[in-house]
Amino acid sequence: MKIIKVNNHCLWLRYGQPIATESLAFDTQNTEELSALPSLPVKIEIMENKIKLSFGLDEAAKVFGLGQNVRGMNKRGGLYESFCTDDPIHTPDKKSLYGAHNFLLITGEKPFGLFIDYPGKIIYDIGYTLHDEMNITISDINADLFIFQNGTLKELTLSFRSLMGNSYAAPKWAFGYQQSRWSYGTKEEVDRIISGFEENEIPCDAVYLDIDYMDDFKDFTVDEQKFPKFEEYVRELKNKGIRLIPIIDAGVKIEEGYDVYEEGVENQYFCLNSQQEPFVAAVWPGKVHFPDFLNPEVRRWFGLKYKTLVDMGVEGFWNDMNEPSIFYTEDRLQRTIDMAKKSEGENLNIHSFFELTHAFKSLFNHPDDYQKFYHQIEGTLINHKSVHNLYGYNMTRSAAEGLEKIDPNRRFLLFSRASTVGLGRYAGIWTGDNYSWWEHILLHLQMMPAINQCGILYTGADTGGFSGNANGQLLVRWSQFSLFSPLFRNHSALNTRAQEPFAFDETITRIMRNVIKLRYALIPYLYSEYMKSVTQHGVYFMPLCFAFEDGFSSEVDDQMLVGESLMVAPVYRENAKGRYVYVPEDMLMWKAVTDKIEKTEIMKKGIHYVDLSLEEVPIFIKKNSLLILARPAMNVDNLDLGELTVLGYVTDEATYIYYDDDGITRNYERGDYSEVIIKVVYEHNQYTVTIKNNGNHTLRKVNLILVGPDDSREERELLIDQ
Ligand code: MIG
Repeated sequence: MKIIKVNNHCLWLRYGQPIATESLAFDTQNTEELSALPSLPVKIEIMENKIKLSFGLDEAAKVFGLGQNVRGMNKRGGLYESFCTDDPIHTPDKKSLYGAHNFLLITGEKPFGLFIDYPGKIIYDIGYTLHDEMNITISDINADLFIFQNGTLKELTLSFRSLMGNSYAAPKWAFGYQQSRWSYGTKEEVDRIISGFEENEIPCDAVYLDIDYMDDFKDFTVDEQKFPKFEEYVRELKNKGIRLIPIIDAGVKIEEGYDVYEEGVENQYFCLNSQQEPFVAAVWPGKVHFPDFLNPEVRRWFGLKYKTLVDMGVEGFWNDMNEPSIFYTEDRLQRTIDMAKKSEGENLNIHSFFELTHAFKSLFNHPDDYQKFYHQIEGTLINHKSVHNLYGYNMTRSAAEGLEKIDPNRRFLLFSRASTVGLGRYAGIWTGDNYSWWEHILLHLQMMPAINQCGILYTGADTGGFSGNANGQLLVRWSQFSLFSPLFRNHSALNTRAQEPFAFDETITRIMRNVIKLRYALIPYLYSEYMKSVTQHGVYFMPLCFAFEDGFSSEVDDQMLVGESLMVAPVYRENAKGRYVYVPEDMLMWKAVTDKIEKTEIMKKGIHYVDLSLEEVPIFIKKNSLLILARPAMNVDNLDLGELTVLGYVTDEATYIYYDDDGITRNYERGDYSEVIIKVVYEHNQYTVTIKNNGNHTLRKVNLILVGPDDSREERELLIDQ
């Protein structure tokens, strides 16, 4: 075990300079060395085959982080496990979802952060067994521990982010609205959906293809019957401003003659069973083999397979089922069937009946099945279980590295279902199979900042809910939150009620049109904040207490900060006509309906009940901060970024750095981006505005709407010298 203390943090690093670390490596066999270590905030016990970390929680202590997990922003009170799991029912009792994100922040007089670098199971008991204790059990002694000290919660997070390296940057069009459903199964169906957007004048940048586009669920194939002349079709849609985003699954279908299967078997690219034969699991296409993504050669091979679709014009992918999900293994299924046969004709009672049904239910992702296969790492066979959390990460890494080889300077849209920290370097994630439940708007809101803290910036949830049936009201309220997430995608499951923005009634269609237009108006700001977090190891979503140190801010877990200027407080209760909002300092509230800035009001520090009709989105602009807006367009490529509106709440001075780049290449990595510095000074009841242009920006005109103390307001236009 190595313990690495990260003591110094340099804020707003550009492109990954090293941060000061002090490594306290010691021999895990010799626990005496441990007691000689300088004082650490956690107690460490090394046992025979596990490590236990413990920490006393005083009454005020809060625990943030742990990425994609259920329950509130403060994780105290819960029991969690890091073990990537395909669990489609995200209820508060679940210990793990698709991601394993071992970074947490503990508040207190001296807040600190912990990152555990270990790819197998870790159990977090955070004030669950004992109210005032946190106990972490790592199921091996080969783990490294990073301790982040001396800084605020935000600074500690930035240190961790710096350590993780540069972040993936999604293309700008991926900030447009995106439409998905399992499954738009034919070209005609996709056309019908796109016409729905056109006829209803609702902007959209991407439509997703779920498993039905494939020929018999085989990765990197297209069903010619359902999608004839696919390549032409991809280009035709791109001319309309719509990108098609196909799904790729982790399992490779076992089928003779299928090239991916044949090549994989021939080159021993698949995970092995204990007899050293390719391991068989059953998932979506029936029986599959799992590519051994932990092997670099396999990653190179699989990554280049994306070329088939890239050559047809595809610019984005979503990687699914890569925990990996296992519906069943053959022997377990056989045992279960035998058990059922034995029960035939029996008088099943409460015990035997539930034993039988349990056996069937637990076929799906059975924990023991994860011990049945092996990876070959540098010639050694490693049991999957001990490296489980690296699987989806490495699948997506394989895709990212492949795409970089295929088209080196292009930014592809890429996100995964399973992840571990570090995935943020290659891609984003979506939060998997949620439900059309109001509770999941809140869960989504609470998860987003924690996912960002763990270094994954491009993220979003299935808006409207995946399983279950949404009503129009739910879709509206959910979209009013999702419009702030980098990934704003409406996705739903097969056999659920249709939930496209125009699938309900006229009122809902009108409101959804406005909500989506508002999203497009916000894109310059959202993209600028996202790219600043990407290039400066920052965070995009933050809990209030990352910026406000009053005690109450850390209690608030149904509001959050989006970038440096905004606080959002979405409505997440059915039929609510408003909500309570905690305003941690005087702020300007804009009740937005679309991009038009009509209702604004200064809100004093404190708790307020804010009335909000179904179409109103409350957007809070922090004091001495600016928000930039564009006029909405039907897709991102058509946004006119030459003319922007600047809405500001300025009582003294506000500066906003508006980042922009071409949005499609990696040239920003070589300094090809622009930063427009907008500065507003309020003095003697007057505003002075200066705009400085660094880099080639096309800004021609700015419409200023400035609100000052006592709601004094000034509106004017400013033409920019080119
Ligand atoms: O077993 O591809 O989370 O988004 O629609 C289901 C079908 C597999 C799970 C994904 C979901 C997707 C679905 N997939």
